Amino acid sequence: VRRTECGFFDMLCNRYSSEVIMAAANLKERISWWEEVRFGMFIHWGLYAVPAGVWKGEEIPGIGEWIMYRAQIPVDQYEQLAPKFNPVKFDAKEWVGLAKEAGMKYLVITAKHHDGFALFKSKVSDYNIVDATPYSKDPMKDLAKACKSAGIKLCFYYSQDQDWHEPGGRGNTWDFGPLSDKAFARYLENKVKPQLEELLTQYGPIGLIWFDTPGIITKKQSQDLKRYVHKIQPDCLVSGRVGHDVGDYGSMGDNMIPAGRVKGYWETPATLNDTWGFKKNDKNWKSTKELLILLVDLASKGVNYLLNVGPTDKGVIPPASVKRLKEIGAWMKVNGDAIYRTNPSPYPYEFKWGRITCKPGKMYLHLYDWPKGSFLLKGLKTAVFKAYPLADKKRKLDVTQTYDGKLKEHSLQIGSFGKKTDKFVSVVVLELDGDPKVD
Ligand code: JFZ
Repeated sequence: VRRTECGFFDMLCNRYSSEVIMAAANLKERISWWEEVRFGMFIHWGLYAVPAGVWKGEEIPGIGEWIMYRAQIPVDQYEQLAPKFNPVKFDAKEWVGLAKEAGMKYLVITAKHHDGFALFKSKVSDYNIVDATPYSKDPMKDLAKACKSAGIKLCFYYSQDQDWHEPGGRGNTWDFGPLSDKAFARYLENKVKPQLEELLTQYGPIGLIWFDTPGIITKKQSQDLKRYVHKIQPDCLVSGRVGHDVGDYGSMGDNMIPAGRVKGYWETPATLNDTWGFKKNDKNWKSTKELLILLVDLASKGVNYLLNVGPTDKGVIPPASVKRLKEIGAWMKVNGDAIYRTNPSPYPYEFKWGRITCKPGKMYLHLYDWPKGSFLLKGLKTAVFKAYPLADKKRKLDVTQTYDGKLKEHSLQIGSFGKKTDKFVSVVVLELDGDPKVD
């Protein structure tokens, strides 16, 4: 336990156990890697990739991993997907390599989604990939190895509240009828905790546990789960969706962009099309430019971007996803300095032309469209030494700064842009005399 000098610490000690205090006390330290990297890969993968959105010849509306619920598929029928799940093309190195190429620094995979199926070897329930499928290997082992050598943090999504396979989990009323608090508490003790223990002891250090959809979990139970994770791996982060705002960081709604800068630690999970789990008929892909604008928009507000891929039941990430992630990666190679380890925009409002991120002594203008003539930015009080495109550091842009005493208005004019530097989003660096101050 890290000691603090103040009585506040003693007060906390009296109220909570030491591991909770430790986790709370060093949150800033524990979460710094996550805050710095800004960009991660989400992977929704499980039995739902077999029907891929179609059940008994019928297109089931909604997100792919919800097919069991949406079509109210009985457990004994849904279980029949397991013998059909054989991801012979799964290659952990390829997936992790793609995440790395895209510039992503952490990877969150659905170890267990709402359907209750474990994508890892579990002694707790034989409803898992090793015991119930012809594949009979543990993909998390390979992912852990590949992540380690690529320098990417491995993280697990775990559905703690909904579990449509268990009478004690929330959600499946068509098989099990109404759920009692007692049965739910038993399920937490007998499945959730022991499976979390497996996830936190079988694969080395885990970056975070991405809990989801708290529904009936009580505040005490949420706190208890968080404590449980920290007891096994004190540095492992816990997502806000563990429930009751007790997580280490907050999750925005899916695909949600806040209207302005936000305080604290936040992440937005987002899709490339309209589903998380693979759906063969979802071809509604966002363009690479849209995806980069999302990344930039979120970074300018201090929010992490967790971008999802939904591999097929054979273990293949759809080519349309691969193409987009590679294009994002090419952009990140050139412009990553304007995303990693940045602070949000100093302005409390948005601009039409693009977004801003900062670092000590630097401001990055992310331009959605390359300026035709000159570019005007109001309100920046800090002196600008020089300006240049991040993609072409030798190119010097003209900078004029003025102050209108009557209007009390600071203006920065940038000119001589020359040729557009990027087909998606172009970044201009301003070197500043100190940290950016705006009026
Ligand atoms: C949840 C899951 O139900 C879904 O299957 C997927 O895993 C997604 C990432 O998370 O869905 C949610 C949860 C919370 C919100 C929206 C969808 N929300 O807060 O807006």
